Amino acid sequence: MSKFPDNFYWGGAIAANQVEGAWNIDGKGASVSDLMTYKPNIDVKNFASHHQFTTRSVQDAMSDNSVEFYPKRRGIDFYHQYKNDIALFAEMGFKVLRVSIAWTRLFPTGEESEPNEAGINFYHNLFDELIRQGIEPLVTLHHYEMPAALSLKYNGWQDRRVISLFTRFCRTCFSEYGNKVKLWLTFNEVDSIIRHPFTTAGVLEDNCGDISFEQACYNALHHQFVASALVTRLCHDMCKGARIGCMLTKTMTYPYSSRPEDVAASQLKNLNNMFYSDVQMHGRYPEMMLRMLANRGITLPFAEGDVQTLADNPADFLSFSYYMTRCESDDPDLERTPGNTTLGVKNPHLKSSEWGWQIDPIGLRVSLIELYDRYRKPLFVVENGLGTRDTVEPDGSIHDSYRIDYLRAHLREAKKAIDSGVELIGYTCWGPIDLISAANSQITKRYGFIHVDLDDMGHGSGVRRKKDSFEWYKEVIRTNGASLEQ
Ligand code: BGP
Repeated sequence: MSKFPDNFYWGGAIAANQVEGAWNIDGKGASVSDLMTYKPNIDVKNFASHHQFTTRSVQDAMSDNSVEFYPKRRGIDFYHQYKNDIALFAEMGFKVLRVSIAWTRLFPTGEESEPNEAGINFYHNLFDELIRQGIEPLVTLHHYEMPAALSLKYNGWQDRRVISLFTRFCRTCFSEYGNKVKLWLTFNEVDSIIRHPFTTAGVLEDNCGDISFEQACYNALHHQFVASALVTRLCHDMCKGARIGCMLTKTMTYPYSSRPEDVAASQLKNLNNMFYSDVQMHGRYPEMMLRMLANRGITLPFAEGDVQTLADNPADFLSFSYYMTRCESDDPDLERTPGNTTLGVKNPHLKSSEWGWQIDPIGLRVSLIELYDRYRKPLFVVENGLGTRDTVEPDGSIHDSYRIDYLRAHLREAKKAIDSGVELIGYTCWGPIDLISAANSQITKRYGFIHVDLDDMGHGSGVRRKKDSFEWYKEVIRTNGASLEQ
């Protein structure tokens, strides 16, 4: 196996709402993620039912200032400790760190006419520190962090007016940070709107007026697609030399068997998954999807100019998260297993993580080849990793060979995809430092090379410790992937 391409972006990915903490200081407003409670015993096979927010529950959570059961309000205190954490990333040799800008740090309710200066300064300091340490920022503009106030007032992205509020926020980001940040992403996992509409788009079922919840979700999705295209144009106009991508949850689905019924079932799942990147990469909705939605009675809220806006502003590259694969079948009695808020038929050939996510390194190669063949633009793996418990030995060491095995196997497959001709420009594993999980708000589901001494209730010193995987990843980066052969 030869090396990875020169200038390959090696690094890690975090999101503001899962690390920063400091949820209501220095002028920050409440985001949708700040309202998410600790859910260790979530029934992963019925994820949606645990994330049903109502107008009342949002109001209640917004008037509750406690932190105990809202782990994302405390994160890992990255807001105050970012310099130390970045120094550790630099020690590993990171070329890039994926972060997000919390909309609510700049515009606490989303509607202020001027941005919050303390928030502006925080991200200047963060980007300056990254650049000082030789790490390039890759910035997501929307990662489950919309102002909760916009959910109550507009039912989030259901309302078209949110497009201009978001583009104003992005305009501020580009004008403030455009000379420091050259890699941007618009919406994290835009497809997740259908799985958890509140955290992705602020949509509340009891706030939809006279339209159905499903229709409201598709309205919100269309508005995010249009916003993504407008922001792509804005970025090209305002940040010279920058590239801006879109982001997909890659949920590759295999037929459970070679029975044609299973092949047909998995085909629909895959088409549905890539519909989201199709719109953003091709600049138009797939005709078949438009007809399928129309057959279900869904009307997309196209306004004058939307078709042209989408067509004129496709993403520069496709980024995606990849954690696992699943199967599909027409047999309703087959055992199903969860994975990143989706549910699929269990694959008898794969092992699962403690959280039921099926581990499939080869699926990453298959995904990369499929996506590159479809879009023919650069790809960037911006999330991948194993969330699992770690044991701290009495001497403070953490032997996480399972994490090394997972990452090594995936990176070897990524390299095979590159050898097959795929243009993969970077790899940022998810959670290089332990952080609060998106779905359950647990920290004990750990992804990091760096352990954070906190438990699910926020007890602990917060001290950072290097796991065995720390030195391993450092060597992978130092050798530009050559050490993966060992
Ligand atoms: C992705 C999200 C991330 C991240 C990851 C792992 O869907 O973009 O924010 O958290 O999944 O999921 P979890 O934290 O639930 O383990």
